[in-house]
Amino acid sequence: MSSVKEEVREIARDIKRMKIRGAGRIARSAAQAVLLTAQRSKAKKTKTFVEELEASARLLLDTRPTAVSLSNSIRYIMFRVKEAQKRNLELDDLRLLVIKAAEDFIQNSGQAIERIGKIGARRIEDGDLIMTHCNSAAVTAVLKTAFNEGKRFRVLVCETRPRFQGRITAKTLSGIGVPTSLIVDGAARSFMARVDKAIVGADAVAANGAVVNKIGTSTVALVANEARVLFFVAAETYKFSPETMLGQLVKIEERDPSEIISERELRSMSKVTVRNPSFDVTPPEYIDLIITERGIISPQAAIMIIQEEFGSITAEELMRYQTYSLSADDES
Ligand code: RUB
Repeated sequence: MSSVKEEVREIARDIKRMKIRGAGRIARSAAQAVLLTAQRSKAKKTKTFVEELEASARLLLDTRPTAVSLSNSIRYIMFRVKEAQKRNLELDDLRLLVIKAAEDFIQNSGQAIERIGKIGARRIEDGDLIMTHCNSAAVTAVLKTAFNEGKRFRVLVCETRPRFQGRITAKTLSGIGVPTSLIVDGAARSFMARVDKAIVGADAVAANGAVVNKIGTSTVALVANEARVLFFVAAETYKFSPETMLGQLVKIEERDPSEIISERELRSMSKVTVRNPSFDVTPPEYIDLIITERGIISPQAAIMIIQEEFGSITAEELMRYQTYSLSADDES
């Protein structure tokens, strides 16, 4: 794919290797990569320019299949490109349009997290013991905002095997002064009876209100439900999956076995295979509410958000920019 510039490949590699991680950041980096493609393009014709954008989009879409935010960020830009093409926009104007769309997406995304922080903080109370899993910028925003508003609470963070993103959360929260304890994922049930609220982020929210997040999230939700503990999700609306409205399932990324066990050790267990799904699905019945930048909704209202956000996009356009619809041939 010679037309795709090295910077875009680099961003795609960083997303795949999880140097860039967390659904929101992945989406903003993808928008930045498309922006770079537009800026650096030497195309003389609109058609070639759009082909270059499509090539970058394909490269990015193939990196983290579960992050619906990624396909939605690409869609946000490419939908505007397609509409502009219908109006026969000149090449230079089209370039400006792509840059503006990408910048808007990045800015809106940052503002959405800030807003979620403010809205979510209202649900945090003095004295709360809060459990969280993995590392989510949206969750961190809620907890940071509440803390900065003067609320005093404690947080239990599940370490989040196999990549230990919980350690990032623990470091961030303790760094601002929140009393924070790190626990192994398997201890979630042991502590849940003492917990007041659990809050997690999302990689995807399906039309039926199910939430896809880091592996282990659904266990936290299940034990929260058993202990009658409130279970909140903090998610920007660009994590809502329009494909699920058409009956598609969110693909669960399965990562390399070496994240769990070294190749050497695995070789010594000749008959053992390793499974490493990176995400799981929490059914809507276990979710009390979803905090979005547009307000707090019940999981059952997820379909309304999707209809409002994506109602004007045709099914064909939706299917075009899925994170997992591409064959290897498309990449060449
Ligand atoms: C991160 C993860 C986060 C969501 C939301 O998984 O599951 O909870 O992506 O994060 P990974 P944010 O480390 O595999 O990317 O709120 O930052 O978008």
